Amino acid sequence: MGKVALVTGITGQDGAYLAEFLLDKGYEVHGIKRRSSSFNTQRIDHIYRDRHEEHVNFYLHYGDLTDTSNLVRLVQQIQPDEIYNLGAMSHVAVSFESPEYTADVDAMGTLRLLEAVRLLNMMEKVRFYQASTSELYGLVQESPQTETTPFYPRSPYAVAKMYAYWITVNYREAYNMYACNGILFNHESPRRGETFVTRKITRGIANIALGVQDCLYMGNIDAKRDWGHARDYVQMQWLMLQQDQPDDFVIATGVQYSVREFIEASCAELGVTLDWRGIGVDEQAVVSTVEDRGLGISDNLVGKTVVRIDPRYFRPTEVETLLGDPTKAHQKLGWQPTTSFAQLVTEMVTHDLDQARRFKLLRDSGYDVAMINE
Ligand code: NDP
Ligand code: GDR
Repeated sequence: MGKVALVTGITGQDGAYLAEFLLDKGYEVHGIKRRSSSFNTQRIDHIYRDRHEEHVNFYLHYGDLTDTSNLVRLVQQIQPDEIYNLGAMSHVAVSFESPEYTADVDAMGTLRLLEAVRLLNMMEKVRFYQASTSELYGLVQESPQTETTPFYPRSPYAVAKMYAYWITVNYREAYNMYACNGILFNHESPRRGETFVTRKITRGIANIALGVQDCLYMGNIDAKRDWGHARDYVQMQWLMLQQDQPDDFVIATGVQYSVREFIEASCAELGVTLDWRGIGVDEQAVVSTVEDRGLGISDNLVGKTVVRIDPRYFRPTEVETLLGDPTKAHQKLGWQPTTSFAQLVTEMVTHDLDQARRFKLLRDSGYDVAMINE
């Protein structure tokens, strides 16, 4: 019999990669999805099979991290060996708009899930993974950040995640539960939500190159992040639950780039170079050259302003710089990221160029389609 995993946040970026990974390993995978007025399972539709088919090992259940009785019932019914708590209101900027909801889902939701395990006397059986975050370091106290770097959260999201981090540690210490925090630095992919900065950039640049978007409006382009690939990082989530003893680990690449550099790298992928002009909120990026790579990108772009600053995207308190030191994960888990920054950018831009081509084809064929950018 394979192991049984319960994954919250299965419809998100990490949930989709983790579900694929666990199914490959022979797990029976159960995911919690929220009820939505429209389909919200695009990232996992390719692995979903009708329950009436034979040998089905992937199941979706309606649920929500704000609903205690639902969580208790699902944990009891599914009897998981491993729980991966990936579900969260995960957008830092949005957490300033909905701080109370963010706390309810990200902090209390984690407590509810841990309590479900405790109430059902399953603390010896269940291994628990908590999706902790580099946002805990916020206003960084040392660089690079390790498992012992003090936290200084800078958003309602990070403060809520700090509660989730410590309640996970507390259940480990108080009840001897196998519970771990993965302190993951930013990880991206073509499945990344469209409003996170990397995907906003790769999608925006591809759209502009094909003439289906006019300009990319950005916030703080001098923020620096340590960006890895989500496919690499979910393997570590699993590895953390396969050790003799539970522990907390930083997962990062150990390399840092600015948002500005991410924009430049995405443009370079399409043979486009930029010239930055102006300062502060008046800064702009103008296309200086377009190299013909047979991608269908017109050199009419030369001279066009493709990036502008919109203060709407500034955050009340910003996390300016994050850089992780993944030494402990290398040494104790034998973990090493396999995707470089350049490969990540290539994969995302290639994917979004393809999406932009599809959109353009539909639009030029007279279909009533809309391009939403936020
Ligand atoms: P996504 O935003 O792509 O996915 C979040 C998931 O949580 C979605 O499935 C979403 O459902 C679900 N969710 C949201 N609210 C609730 C709720 N009330 N009840 C149940 N489920 C809910 O995030 P990622 O996949 O990128 O991240 C996974 C986890 O890792 C998150 O907890 C995030 O905070 C954390 N993290 C992410 C990092 C990153 O760089 N990606 C880095 C460090 C930590 P729906 O699809 O319906 O919205
Ligand atoms: P982050 O990711 O806040 O690090 O949280 P995001 O991609 O949203 O921002 C990264 C940096 O880019 C700056 N930025 C912009 N960000 C967005 N979204 N849109 C813009 O237009 C823009 N312009 C500049 C931001 O100010 C920030 O400095 C992500 C989430 O996945 C969290 O759930 C996770 O915990 C952390 O990564 C690690």
